[in-house]
Amino acid sequence: IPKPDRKVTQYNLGFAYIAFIIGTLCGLLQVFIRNDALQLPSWLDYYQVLTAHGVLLALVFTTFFIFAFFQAGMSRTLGSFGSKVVLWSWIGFWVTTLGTFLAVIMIVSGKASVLYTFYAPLQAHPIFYIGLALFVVGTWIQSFALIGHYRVWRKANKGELSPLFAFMTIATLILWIIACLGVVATVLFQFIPWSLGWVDGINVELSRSLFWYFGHPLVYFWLLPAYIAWYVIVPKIIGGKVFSDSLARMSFVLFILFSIPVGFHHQLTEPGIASFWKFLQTVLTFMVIIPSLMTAFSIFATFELRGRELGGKGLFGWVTKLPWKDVRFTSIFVAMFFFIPGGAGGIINASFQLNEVIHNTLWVVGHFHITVGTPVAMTFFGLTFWLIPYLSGRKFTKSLQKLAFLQVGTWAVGMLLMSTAQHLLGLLGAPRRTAYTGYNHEQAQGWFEGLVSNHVTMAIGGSILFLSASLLVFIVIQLWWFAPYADENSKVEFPIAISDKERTPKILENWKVWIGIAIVLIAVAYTVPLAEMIQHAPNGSTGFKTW
Ligand code: HAS
Repeated sequence: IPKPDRKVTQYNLGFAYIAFIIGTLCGLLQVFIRNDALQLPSWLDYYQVLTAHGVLLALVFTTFFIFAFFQAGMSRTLGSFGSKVVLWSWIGFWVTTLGTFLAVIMIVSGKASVLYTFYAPLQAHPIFYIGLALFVVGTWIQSFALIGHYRVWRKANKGELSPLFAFMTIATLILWIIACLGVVATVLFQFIPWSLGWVDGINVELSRSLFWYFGHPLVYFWLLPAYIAWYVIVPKIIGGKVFSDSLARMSFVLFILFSIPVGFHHQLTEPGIASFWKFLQTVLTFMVIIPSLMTAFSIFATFELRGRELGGKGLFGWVTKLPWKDVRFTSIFVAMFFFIPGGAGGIINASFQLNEVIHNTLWVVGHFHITVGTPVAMTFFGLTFWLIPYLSGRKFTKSLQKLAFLQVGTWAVGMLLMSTAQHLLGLLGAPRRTAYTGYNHEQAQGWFEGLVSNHVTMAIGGSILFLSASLLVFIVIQLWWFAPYADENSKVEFPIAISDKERTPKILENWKVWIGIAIVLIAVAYTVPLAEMIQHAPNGSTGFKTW
């Protein structure tokens, strides 16, 4: 990888891991506070720590990591960046970083304890919202730099489908840019004027809806880079190839179409949205499950084909032939495994009536720890093990590989304990996001009698997770600065599997068509309900007075 491309990638990656270690420390504090085992100093409170935990891990770690992965992968598959791409990537990186600093300073100083979902009626300091706006603009600049790089490639290769990695990166960036329009609208036109005191109220329902217009595709912005790894990188690591190029591309196109007009499934219990629109978006949510099922099918097929090629016999004999001793594979396999209950939980959440049972309970916290917290995060760990040596030119030594197994194993055990407890506690009625029911409060005692459904399990899980996170950061530091340099034979490669695009229909890369259909679907799902929210607000478009 050429030096200029490498440098900007490394900055994104380094920043991601700084956010990661601080964010996981806040997670450790969380489980102890909820357990009533920890008294925070007077300048810190539960909501402040919870906001820092969510923002640093779910928003900052993921975003910086994703851009590092995209930059390295686009440089690897489409060729080195031109000077303009490098320049704009840097500008984007610094704007994103500035936005992050502003938002985090406000959180730490206790002026933005509004949680990572930050929607109204909670209000933060205006600088927090300005930080958020800069964060989004920074990611847009980095996105357009990569899109520019892709356009240059397409011009030079007229009529050809781009490499699968690049195609998937562009699909993810398109999804991100369209999704952010909702959060940009609410931050610029609602939150900034409101927090500056220019208007005396905010239309709460509108702000929540614009947030979730962004908030659900946000989870696919996290998931799709993991899917890129599952489709393009894992097959290479196991010595196989991509099962079907057109299926892989189709699944990403379906995400562009269906991941946005579904935000109301986070608002099923809210008044102010007619049931018809909730129902329509629930149906669309079930459509967005399809590309994940296609992914599961295709990954299984890749594994089976490769296992049989290596001599695996019988119904499951091929499983034993997979390279279990290679932590780059095993870590991602465990990540995939967690997504089976994770995805099933999502389907439960999205089922209109069942949502009544789990909404605003700890179940939801369990759900996102076995979606973004394991399948996505652990895939990122699996990528880290070769991405850092690829960038630093160092070796992934045998002893570091052993540590990596320990790290992945402890993360899996910690998540299993913590998220199982969270799911069960949620079903028993334990609420999420409240300092009121610390688990030793009288009223809450009855919930915590089961072996797994108790607060101790959750705290043990959380502690194991923090140890695992520290181990990961230790490995990162070693791979970055201290492991021995690789020679020609032990050089770490960026693995990209062969994907046969001979019979892939060209229409799959006709972005105008897919963006057009996505806009129509968004317009159908959102125009009427958003117009009703604006129309019915007592103060016109700025909306309700805050209470
Ligand atoms: Fe979700 C809430 C519905 C997926 C993240 N979700 C959340 C929140 C987060 C989140 C952060 O409908 C909380 C937001 C908040 O703070 O309030 N979710 C879904 C649905 C899916 C889904 C239908 N969620 C995700 C992903 C996330 C994520 C992915 C992060 C990355 N979610 C909801 C709903 C709520 C919600 C409601 C609101 C709840 C409420 O009321 O507040 C689907 O996309 C899931 C489809 C996935 C599958 C699984 C496919 C399996 C695969 C693995 C294959 C394995 C292999 C290995 C090959 C159908 C691809 C095989 C090995 C073996 C040995 C077997």
